[in-house]
Amino acid sequence: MFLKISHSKEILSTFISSVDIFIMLKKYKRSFLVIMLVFLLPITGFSQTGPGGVGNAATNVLWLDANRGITLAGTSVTNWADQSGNTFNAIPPSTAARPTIINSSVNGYPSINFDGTNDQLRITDAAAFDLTQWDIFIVPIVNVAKNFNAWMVKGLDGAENYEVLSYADNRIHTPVIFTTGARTFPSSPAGQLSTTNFTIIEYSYATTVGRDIYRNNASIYSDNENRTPRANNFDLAIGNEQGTSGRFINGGLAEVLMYNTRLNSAQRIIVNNYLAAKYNRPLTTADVYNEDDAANGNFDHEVAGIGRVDAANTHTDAQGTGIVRVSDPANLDNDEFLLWGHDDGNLTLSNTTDIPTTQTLSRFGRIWRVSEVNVSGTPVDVGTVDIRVDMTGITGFSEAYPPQLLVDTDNDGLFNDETPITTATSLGSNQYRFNGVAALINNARFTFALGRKIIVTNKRITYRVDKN
Ligand SMILES: [Ca+2]
Ligand SMILES: [Ca+2]
Ligand SMILES: [Ca+2]
Ligand SMILES: [Ca+2]
Repeated sequence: MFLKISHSKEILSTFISSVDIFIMLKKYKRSFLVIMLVFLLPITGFSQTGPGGVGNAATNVLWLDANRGITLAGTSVTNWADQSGNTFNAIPPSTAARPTIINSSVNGYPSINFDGTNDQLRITDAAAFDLTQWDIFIVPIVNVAKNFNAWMVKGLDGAENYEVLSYADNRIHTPVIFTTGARTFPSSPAGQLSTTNFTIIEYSYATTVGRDIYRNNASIYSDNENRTPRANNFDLAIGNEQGTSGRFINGGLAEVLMYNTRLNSAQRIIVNNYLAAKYNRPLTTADVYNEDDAANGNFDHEVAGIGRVDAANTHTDAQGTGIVRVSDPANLDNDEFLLWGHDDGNLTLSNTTDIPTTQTLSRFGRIWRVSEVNVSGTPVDVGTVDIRVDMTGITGFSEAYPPQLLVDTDNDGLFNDETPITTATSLGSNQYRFNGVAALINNARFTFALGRKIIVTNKRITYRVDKN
């Protein structure tokens, strides 16, 4: 795995704590990269390629996405590969334990189904899972609302470090064992899971603020535990709890995220909106992205975003899994967010019809759309932003033709009536940046294009020529 180091203007994000640096040093001590990191940390940011554009391999320690990294034998899952960059793959401990993929089970995305009898996955114990603070997201559905669906457990029953479990009455239950030997859990487990819809469950813990549990981004439990969780040497189990019987989950998982820190409130809103768009879940709290609504065209995919709750809770640079990176908002005030997602259109420069034809050769089939709002959904202005696009591997891309940014400024769904933004700066390695873009406003669509080649034949005459 390789940590991407970017040339962001951002000072190191507050997201990267001294704990994270320590973990990275521990992990990569044999690599010369550590030396580079130590020198670069004070002057660079990290590209935020984690879920929703929040975090990266240093903080997002585990990312299981049923849409990526699945190895199958028939429809049986033999490996669920970690997408965090840390290769903490989840593997069934026996042939009988293999869960089943169900394609198109949630908003066109697959999920992994566990039979409630013997299906489970294990991730080999690693120091990275001995957490003292965390932010865990799971996207489960229940087939049978039984007691003890053990979604994720680090360790043995009664000796678990931390766990996310459906307890009696199908309610989410989150015991933790601390270094004191004390084991605490919510006295009244909250938040039943649904048998008809996938649910977004977020569970965070830090000694300073205790436990917080959210269902579809609505708070369902909070306490103020301030003790240090205890490490153990057992595997991380997905779908069972080791050391006891009857805890195999009878249900499905679409996605599992684990951060080794508690996300700030801007970041957790962004991650919840990323999951909500992907899995078609309405958020009653802080729905800062509504381009995923059917009425707005279902721009459900690879949602990422930047935003600010207050000075201590900001996120100003995001990419996620897509090719678009947005950073450096010039006027990001409290309670302002800018999120974007796409329509899953063709990621080739194939559209030659809906373009400003005198200046543009072709554009992506894919279209992105932005929400620029506060937590009430009211439009705001985060100021100009820098927009980067990664053209690596794009069919039809050639360095000979200048990349353009097309924004549907009149919001009529067409780009052929627009003036291309042609100010791209090459950053090398097929990366281009449009600095200080003002054209993105709430509900605007955008895409990228190739401009016509410009050949200067003498000091006064410029011809535009077609690609040949
Ligand atoms: Ca939404
Ligand atoms: Ca949708
Ligand atoms: Ca503003
Ligand atoms: Ca237009």
